[in-house]
Amino acid sequence: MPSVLKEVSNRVAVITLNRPEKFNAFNREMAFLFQSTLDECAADANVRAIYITGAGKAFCAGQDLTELSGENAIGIDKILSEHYNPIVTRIRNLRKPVIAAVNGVAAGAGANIALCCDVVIAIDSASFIQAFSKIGLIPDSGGTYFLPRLVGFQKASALMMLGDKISATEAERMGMVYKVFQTGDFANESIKIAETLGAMPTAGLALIKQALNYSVSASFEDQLKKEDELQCKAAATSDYAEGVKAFLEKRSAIFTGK
Ligand code: T3D
Repeated sequence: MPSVLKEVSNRVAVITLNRPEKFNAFNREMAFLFQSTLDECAADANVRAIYITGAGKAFCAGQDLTELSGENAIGIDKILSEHYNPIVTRIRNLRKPVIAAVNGVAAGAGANIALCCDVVIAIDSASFIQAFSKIGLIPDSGGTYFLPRLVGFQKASALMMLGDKISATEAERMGMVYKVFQTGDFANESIKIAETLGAMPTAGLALIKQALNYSVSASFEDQLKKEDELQCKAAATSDYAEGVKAFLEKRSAIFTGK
């Protein structure tokens, strides 16, 4: 079985990290396959939202630690520059909403890949671990960028240094997760959110994402200019015209993502 699966239905590409016996930890082959799968989703006009989840009990346990030693060991410089940095960069630059459906433990790079997604949803039994410090590493995959912005500097510092296991409920309370669903509801409710996003004015959603990306390092004045620029682009979409027309005609809008 491939280590990354993709299935498209109702405008949503479901990407499943698929090494369940290793808790979906990333080896080199899986990292490259995940990157190319994200590229396919970016290029496919039938895909308007991307839903990332894990096969089996875990979401993703980060780097496959068995790949770090032995004669085929991969250098740490390559692991970040060739595996994880291209993954999180792709997710942030993808002009479509990306949903992390965290179905179990998310550790190390697995946690931080989830946290860089646009919407993070978790099953009630999921957990998040900044596992890096436990093996003498620093958080990567954008974790030192996103986590302090999500939970605040102090909490991020403690989570990263202690490497505590945080329950889904606690992660939601801290602001790492949008919603937590009970086990019986998780699959349906999380895919429903992805399908809702996929049927929305997705060109506009991509512009929201660009505005948020820009906001993390912009001044207030520059951000207002960026909103002006992106709002002009949003107003030029046919989905905007359709949204207004449908409102005035008191009917549901039919959006095409254009
Ligand atoms: O050079 C670099 O590494 C740079 C890149 C860094 C990126 C990173 O992601 S570093 C962080 C790497 N990840 C970790 O340190 C997490 C390691 N795993 C764990 O701490 C625990 O497995 C979990 C907390 C994730 C889950 O615990 P538990 O008790 O529920 O399950 P388990 O029994 O530990 O794991 C289940 C199986 O998955 C087990 O296999 P086995 O013994 O049944 O055959 C375990 O070995 C395997 N597994 C889990 N995580 C990894 C893994 N195998 C390889 N690599 C893993 N990361």
